[in-house]
Parts: sequence; C-alpha cells; structure tokens
Amino acid sequence: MDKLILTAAICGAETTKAQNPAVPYTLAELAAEARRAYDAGAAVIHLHVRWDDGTPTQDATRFGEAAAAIRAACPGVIVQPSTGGAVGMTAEERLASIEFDPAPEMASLDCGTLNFGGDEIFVNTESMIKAFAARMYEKGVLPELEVFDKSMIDTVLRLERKGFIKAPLHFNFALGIAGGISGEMRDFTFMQGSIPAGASFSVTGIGRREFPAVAYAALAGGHARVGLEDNIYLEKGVLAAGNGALCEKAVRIARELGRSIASPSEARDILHI
Ligand code: KMH
Ligand code: ZN
Repeated sequence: MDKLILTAAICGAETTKAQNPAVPYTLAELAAEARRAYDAGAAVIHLHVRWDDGTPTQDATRFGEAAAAIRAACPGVIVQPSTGGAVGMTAEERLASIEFDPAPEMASLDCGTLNFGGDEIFVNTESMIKAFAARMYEKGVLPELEVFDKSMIDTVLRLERKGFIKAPLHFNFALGIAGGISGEMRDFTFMQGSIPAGASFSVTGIGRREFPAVAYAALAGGHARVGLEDNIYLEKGVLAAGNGALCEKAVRIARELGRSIASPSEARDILHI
C-alpha cells in the first residue's frame, strides 16, 4: 500500500474563533497552524483564507501571501487552495484563489451542488465545474475532486468521458456533512467502490466522523484529511488545541492500522504532481 497522505484543512470558511480559538485568521496564524500540522505529518495544506477580522475571502493577493507564508514555514509542503470558498460567493470570486504565482500544485474542485443547512445552497453547476477544471488544467493545477455524494462521482466520470476532467483522478470523499452522504462505513464503502481502478482518494469526515474516516481511509489504502475546517473537537466534548493535535491523532490512527505517513515529496509522487 502507498503511504498515507495527510491533508490538514486548517481554517475553512465557516468555523470561527468563537467556536475554537485556534482557528487561524491572520497570515501569521495561518503559517503557525500550518507548521503545527506539518510537524505532525501533514503533507498537504487545504487552504481557505480570511481577512484579519475572520471574514472569508477568495482574494488572489491574500491567497498568494498566505501560500508564501505557509511555504516559508513548512518547507516543501503542498498548498491546496480551496475554490469552494464560502456559500454565496460568485464563481469568478471563488476561482480567484488559484490566480497567484508561483501557481499552486493542487486545488479543490467541488463536483456538485448541495444543501448546506437552513436556506443555504453550495452551488456548483456543471458549467462551473467545467470552467473551474479548464482553468486548473490550463495552469497545471491538479484538481482534488470534492465529492459529497455518490452522484457527484457519477458527474465526474461523465465529465471525464467528455474530456472536461482528465486522469489521473484524485477524489476527496466528504462524509457526514448535512446535505451530503452520511459518514457510516457503508457510505464510505459505496463511495470507494464507485471510483475507477487507478483513481486515488482521500477521506474527510465532518464533525464526529473525522477520526472514523481516517480509519476507513487507512484500512482501504486511501488518504485522509483532518483539520479545524471539518471538526473542532479532539474527542467528544474536548476542543482540539489546534490543527497539530488533530493531525497527531490522525497519524496515530493511521500508524496503528499499519500505514506510514507520506512526506510532501512522496505525496507528489503518489499524486503525479
Ligand atoms: N466552505 C464550503 C462552502 C472546498 O473547500 O472546496 C466549501 C468548501 C469546499 O469548503
Ligand atoms: Zn474547504
């Protein structure tokens, strides 16, 4: 089995310091949280950025500055900007997160629309998916295919047949978010069984599903994502001290299940970037 690539989603667009004071907003905080995740074994930083007051933004300059600060703090780390941004942002606004130099090696590409609680809808139309993919391929950015449900895998495979999405395919199964597939083991098995041989996958469990998802991934030969974007607790009722603590726990689980952790350069080989 390949080594396990650990991704840290250090910030997100939704979680706040009021929920967990370790959520980073400033560039210095982003770099420090990325470093803690990297020290614990993260090879990839899934990146959202905020203005200093915590407001999410997809501003290209802010992303460039954050990526530079993170790369300086974490030599060799892979920075993966989010093109998901926050609910309500326009497509153009969201795609700005990859428009900085040097270009990122990867970025998230959300592969379908879903309810996001209350009246919120996280909009990812097929035209958006095609346009985002086209810009990523033009810039040499590997899309991490974010799928929140099995139907989104089917969308990816259809768009691959039509030439809009290209192999090698690398999926991220987001399990347990309201509006998407739930996070039971059977859900994971269904998702994993629905991707083609040769595709790689990472697993993200939302909230209390975070660490079970690491175990699913470790056992099945996949990769895993943890971080304050997805979950703020180390265990039931215990707030995580930060992304470092979440990554350390993920690494412990993966190692106990027989998986070694990939360095950033090993992650590049596995992902073909
Ligand atoms: N913040 C969510 C609306 C991604 O990063 O690509 C979207 C999200 C997905 O976080
Ligand atoms: Zn994200």
